[in-house]
Amino acid sequence: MINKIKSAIESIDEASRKKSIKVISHYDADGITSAAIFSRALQRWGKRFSIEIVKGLEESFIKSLPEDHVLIFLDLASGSLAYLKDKKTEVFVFDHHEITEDVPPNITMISTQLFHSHEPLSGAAICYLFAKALSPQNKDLATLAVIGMVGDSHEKLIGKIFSEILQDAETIIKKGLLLYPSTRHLDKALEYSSSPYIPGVTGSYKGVIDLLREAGIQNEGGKYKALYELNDEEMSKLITAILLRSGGKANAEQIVGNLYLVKFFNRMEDARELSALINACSRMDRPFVSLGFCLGNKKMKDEAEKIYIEYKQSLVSALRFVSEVEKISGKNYIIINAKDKIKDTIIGTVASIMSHSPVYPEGSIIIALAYNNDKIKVSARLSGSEGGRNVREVLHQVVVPLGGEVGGHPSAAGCLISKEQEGLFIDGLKRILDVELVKV
Ligand SMILES: [Mn+2]
Repeated sequence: MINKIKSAIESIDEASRKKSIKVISHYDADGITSAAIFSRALQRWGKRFSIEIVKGLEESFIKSLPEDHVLIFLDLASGSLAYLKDKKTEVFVFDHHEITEDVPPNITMISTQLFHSHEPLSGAAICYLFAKALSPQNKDLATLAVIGMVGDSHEKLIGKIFSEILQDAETIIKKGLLLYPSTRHLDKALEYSSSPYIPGVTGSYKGVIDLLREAGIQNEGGKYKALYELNDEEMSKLITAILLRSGGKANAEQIVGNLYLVKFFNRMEDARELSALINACSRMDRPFVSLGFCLGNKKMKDEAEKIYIEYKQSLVSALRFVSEVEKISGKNYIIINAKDKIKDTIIGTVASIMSHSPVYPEGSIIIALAYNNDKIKVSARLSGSEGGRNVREVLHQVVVPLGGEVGGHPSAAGCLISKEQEGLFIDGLKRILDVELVKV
C-alpha cells in the first residue's frame, strides 16, 4: 500500500499545480480525524485546498462537485464509484469501506480493501500513512489516527501498521474495563457512563459506592482514582464485581479490552472519550468545531466541550421521549416513530442504548425512525448478545421493494427512505416482523 500512496502523492502534486484541491470527508470521528490529518498535511505541503464534511454521498451532491478542482474523498466514496466515474477531473479516494464495483480509470483508490490479508485500518489511519509518507514532520498527527481507529472500533486487533501508529503517538495502552473516560474519577465515570450498563450502578451514586466498596477500591481524601490508575489487582476485582452485577448479560470478553491513552492539548486523554466528543459535535451539526478541535484550536476545544454537554443532554431527553411516547409493538419487536422529535443524527445512538437496556428482553428488535428533511432515517438494533433475527435482512425485505438500500450488520442496520413512504414502510415492517420464523 505504501508504494500506492507514494505514487498518489506524485499524482496529487502534479494535478494540484493547475487546480485547487477539494477534500470531502465523512462526518463521524474517523472522517473528522481523517480531514484533520489531511488538511494539516496539505497545509504543510503548501497546497491550496478547501474542505467539506458530509453525512453521506448522494448522486446529486457528486454531480454538483466542481470539475476545475482535484477531488479527494476521505473515509467514504468506495460505494459511490458509479457516480464518480463520469467526473472530468482527477479523483482520489482514501477509504476502507467495501468497494462495490471495479475501480474506474479516472479514480486513484487507496484502500485497505484492495490488499488481501491486509490489517483492518480506519480512514484516519490510511490518511496518516499518506501524511507520514509526505513528510516525517507529520508524525505529530499520529494521535488523530489513533482516535480514528478507536472511533471506527478497529482498535481491538493491533496489527503491524496500527502498532507503529500507536508508537508514533506515544500511546499508553492498558488492559482493563472498557469504561470511558478512563481518565475521570472512577465514581463519576461509573455513574454517568452507560457502556457497559451496570444494573443498580449506572445512574445511581449509591450503587457506585457499594460496588467500589465490594471491589475493595478505596478513596483518598474523598477522591477516587481514575480507572487507568488502578493496579492489576484492583482492576481485576472491579471487573469481577461488575460481572456479578450484570446477571449474566455481560461477559468478560465484552467489557474487558485495551484502554488507549493519548496526549491531547498537553493532557492525558482517553482516545474513546475524544472520539465520542468529536462524534457529538457532528451529530449536533457542528463538524467544523470538532475539526478545529482536532487541529489544536483552543477556542474550538472550549466550544466542542460545550457541544458535547449539549449532546449528552439531548440524548437524555431523547431517551425520555422514547420512554413516554406511544410505540408500535408486537411479539419481540418495537417500532418508535420519533418523527421530528429526535434528530436523525442521534436516532441510531438512541436505538443502540435501548438495545442494551434491561427493559427489552434478549433478542428483541428495536426500530427507530426520525425525520431528516424530506427523508426518514431508520435505525434497527437487535437487543442483547445472544443473537436472534437478522435486522439487516428484515429492513432489506421491506426497503428494497420501496427502492432503498440498507447498510450495516445483522445486529445493527439502517437505511434512508423518503417521507412519502412512511406509512408503507411501517406497514411493511409490521407485516414482516409479525411473521413467526419457523425453525427447521
Ligand atoms: Mn471510517
